[in-house]
Amino acid sequence: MSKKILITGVGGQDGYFLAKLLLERGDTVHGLLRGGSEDEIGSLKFLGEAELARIGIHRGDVTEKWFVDELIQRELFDEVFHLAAQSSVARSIGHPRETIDTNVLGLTNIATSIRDRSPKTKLLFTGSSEMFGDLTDGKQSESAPRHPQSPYGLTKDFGFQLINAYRKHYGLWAATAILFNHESEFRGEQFVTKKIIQSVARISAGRDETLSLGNIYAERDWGYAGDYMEGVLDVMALELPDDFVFATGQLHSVKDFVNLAFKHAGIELEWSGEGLDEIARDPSNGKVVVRIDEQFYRPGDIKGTCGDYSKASHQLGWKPRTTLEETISKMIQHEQSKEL
Ligand code: GDR
Repeated sequence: MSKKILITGVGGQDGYFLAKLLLERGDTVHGLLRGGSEDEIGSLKFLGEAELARIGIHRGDVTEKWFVDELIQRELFDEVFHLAAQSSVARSIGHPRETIDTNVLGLTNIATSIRDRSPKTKLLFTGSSEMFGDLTDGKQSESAPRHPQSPYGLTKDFGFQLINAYRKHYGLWAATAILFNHESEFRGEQFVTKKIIQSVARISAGRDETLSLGNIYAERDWGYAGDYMEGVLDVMALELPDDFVFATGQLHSVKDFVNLAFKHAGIELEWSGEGLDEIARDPSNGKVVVRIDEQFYRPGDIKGTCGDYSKASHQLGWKPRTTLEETISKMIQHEQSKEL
């Protein structure tokens, strides 16, 4: 049976994939976008015209309780996917208040409106591996110790706990999908993978450019956003709510990602130097194409995260399908099509 669904933060990378999957399933999709003019629709612009026409767009801010109350009470959605967030860890360090407003108040408003005005609505919150902080012992599963290190991570830990409390104390169908890093052609430019890919596309198109990065020895578990949104749908389909990690279980450094991305464009980088003086050259012309810039280092950066998705695998039959090389290939192709 067709469901009535709300995706908050529908203009982001994940909103694109989720909206597409739900439309394919025949659901009635509503999307919430924050303010902006009518043509500001973020990643939704990559949907086909017919698909876009089927999404009911609402404009408003999740931090406004009256707005959220009114929307939830009027529409009585079957399911709400709460994606809206200030999602940059780096930005959260400089702008903790904005991050807390959007992520903490936003989720609290949505969950409380559902509890008080539409208690049959299912609520899925997109959590983050940032709530775990650094890897301590083995890979991080749902029960791994949580030691968030950034304001962003703290808000995601808050969200995880709020969802648990509302489930336990008010009987709400509320679940958290704990997402490790997930990338795609629709990734925002503030994230390191997109920054690297954009630079590779420009350099391979013959532009004179050097990519400046912060800590290239930070390690992440990078998956493909489309795969993770399939998992998120599997969680929402459960009769009883529960929390699940979505990850690949593979650890790569930022430097590995840089090497793979340049290799995909036919450039085998040559590295030399150390610390802030480390550089990479394109051996075909000797040009420096990567350098280190202190301004991109983060205080309290997480050295490494790596997820254990065995619960999702056993209980949902989910596993990541796209390799890191395939993700990089999709991202580069998308960038190159813009360069033409
Ligand atoms: P992250 O993603 O903080 O893991 O959060 P990001 O891509 O911003 O950083 C990954 C790692 O790369 C290092 N790094 C740089 N990062 C950026 N942005 N720019 C640089 O120039 C740069 N140089 C090195 C960072 O220090 C870091 O170690 C992402 C987001 O999608 C969150 O919303 C999500 O919850 C988590 O992943 C899981």
